[in-house]
Amino acid sequence: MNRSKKVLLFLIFHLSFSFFLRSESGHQLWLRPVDAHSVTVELGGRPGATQRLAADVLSHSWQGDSKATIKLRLIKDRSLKPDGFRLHTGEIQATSETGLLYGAYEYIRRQRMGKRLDGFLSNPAYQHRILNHWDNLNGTIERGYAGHSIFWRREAQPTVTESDRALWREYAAANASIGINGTVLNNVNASPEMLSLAYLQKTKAIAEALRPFGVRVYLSINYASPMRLSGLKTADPLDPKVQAWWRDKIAEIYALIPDFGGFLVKANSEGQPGPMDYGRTHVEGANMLADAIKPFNGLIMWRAFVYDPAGGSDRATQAYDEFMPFDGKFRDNVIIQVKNGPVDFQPREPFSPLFGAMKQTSVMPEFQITQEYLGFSFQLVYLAPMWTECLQSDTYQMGVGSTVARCTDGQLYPQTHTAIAGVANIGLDDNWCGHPFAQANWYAFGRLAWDHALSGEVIAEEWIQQTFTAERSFVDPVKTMMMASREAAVNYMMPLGLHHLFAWGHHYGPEPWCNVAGARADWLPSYYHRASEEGIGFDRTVTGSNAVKQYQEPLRSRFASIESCPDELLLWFHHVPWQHRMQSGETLWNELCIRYDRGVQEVRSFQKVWDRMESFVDSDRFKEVQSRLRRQARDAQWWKDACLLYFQTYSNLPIPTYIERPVQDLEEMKQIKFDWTHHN
Ligand code: BDP
Repeated sequence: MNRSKKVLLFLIFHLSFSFFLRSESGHQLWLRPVDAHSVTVELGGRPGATQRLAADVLSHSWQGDSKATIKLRLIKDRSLKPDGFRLHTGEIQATSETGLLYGAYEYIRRQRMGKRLDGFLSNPAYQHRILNHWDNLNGTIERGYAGHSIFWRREAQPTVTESDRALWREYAAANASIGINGTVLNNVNASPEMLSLAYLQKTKAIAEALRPFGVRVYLSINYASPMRLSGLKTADPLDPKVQAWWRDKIAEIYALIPDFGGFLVKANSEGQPGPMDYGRTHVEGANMLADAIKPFNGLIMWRAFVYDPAGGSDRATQAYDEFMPFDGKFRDNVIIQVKNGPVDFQPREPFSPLFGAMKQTSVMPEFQITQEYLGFSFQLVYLAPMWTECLQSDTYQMGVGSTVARCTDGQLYPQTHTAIAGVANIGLDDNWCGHPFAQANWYAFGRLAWDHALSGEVIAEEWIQQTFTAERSFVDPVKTMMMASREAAVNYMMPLGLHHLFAWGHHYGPEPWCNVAGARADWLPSYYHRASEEGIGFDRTVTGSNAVKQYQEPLRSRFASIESCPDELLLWFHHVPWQHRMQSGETLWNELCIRYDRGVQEVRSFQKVWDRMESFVDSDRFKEVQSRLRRQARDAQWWKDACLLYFQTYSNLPIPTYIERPVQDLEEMKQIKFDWTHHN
């Protein structure tokens, strides 16, 4: 057969193949049905609802020999933590029913991936693996890009329908399949109404739907609730009436929801009320709640996302300065929830210096799954590489190897509770997350919360196979694209340690020039980039804000010296002259141009990769991703042009002629007003 005939046959085969692919909305996530073989499941002990779910998982998706038998066994075994499990061919062992459920999902996953089963033992890295929904009671979602809330909607009184319950069960199953065992149902900027009886009753219904899947509910609270809900004169944590109010409220919650998880608290942060309104500290505020919830074994997750309301010192240093003096003073059921970086979920930040430094306090990492600062649900940005970068960062706090992961998971410090949180990207959109590839970020968060030693690549491989197909000619290029996507976003948005160049109001497009009269300085890009005719970047060394001193040696010195600071964080820690020679041998200005250009080129290459994948994907999902990639390419170009042309007004240097030219004018870009409201 000659070559052209071969090509023709290949094309016919592939076109007809894709023609028969049923269109898919993406609603079934990575749990799409497969052609299952028959299997007999033997239940163990006196089986409850959770074990029956485990049996369903196995019989709906069994990939092993037909007519096989698999036993679920509840055992006592010191090497298994409460949620852990051990797999053998034909047997799953665990100490709890939830362990059996997790084991069932893993069994199927390993069958599909062709991985070893025998003797495979798995325990979760963190005890509490929690999604944080920033859902408002009127149904909108703060920084949500996938439709309205799956829990709340605008209505006079909260109601629950059968289709709500069905959706919540699907949501819970997806979480259980990746080991997520907790969820905070409402925004950290919390409405006091959340704790009213009507909303607590709806919370009870949600808890009932999630319970068989091992997912507990938690709530964000407004610190001023005793005043706003019941008319108390104060919310001072040392006031006995306030204490009694919280004790009663907590008893009321546990009467409705006996396994309620606890509270998430954003206090004295960005205008939210808190103990400092009454001259009290974070410790006094958190411990009061901790004491009230202790009899029920509840947790208080107290956020360290605070920065001085009056401005003042470098924002990147403020959480550390405020919380370090409290180390060792919190009750053992308080966990301090710390964002991965010291500022705010930027495309790249160094890890927060609080990790590892607070040695006598439980500290939990908070990641943002929703892509507030990484392209919303318009852009394909796979976040596992960003999270593993943080988790695997060495803090050096207990010598070499004191990674953020080991400082927070109980390996290095004796925390009573270990936990990790991810701000959810889930909404009512048919495919839950907006972008088909944004589902991978939900998936990756769960998998890393279970096992932070997994690589982003292994997780992507699993996700692609389950979500699309196991064909190598699809999996390999798509995986490579996913793995490159976060660095691409860093490059076209904020390379070399730049941060916070986002437009005012939304955090999608570039506005490095942004200036809003009367705005606090640390909400404006110029506070962070400090571009001048001399150079660009934030001096956080001893000649500047000295944020470097919050890191343990040898990191402190590594970050402090312009020679040893990694390129990726250079402008985070240094104000650097435009003509400075980078490690590549290029000047800073040229390197900046190269990085922005590289980011754009990368997105263009993702488009080519995806267009070659048409025959492997149903046309709905194919077109959806294709169209979103087009937008991503346009917007990457917008970022590059806006930032380079704007910074050029300071550097006064030409954009090297070997990179692509800008295609938009600076003045025109300054007029762009991005309408994001209908995405909220
Ligand atoms: C910021 C978000 C804001 C959140 C805040 C937080 O823009 O909407 O309320 O984080 O985490 O990044 O509390």
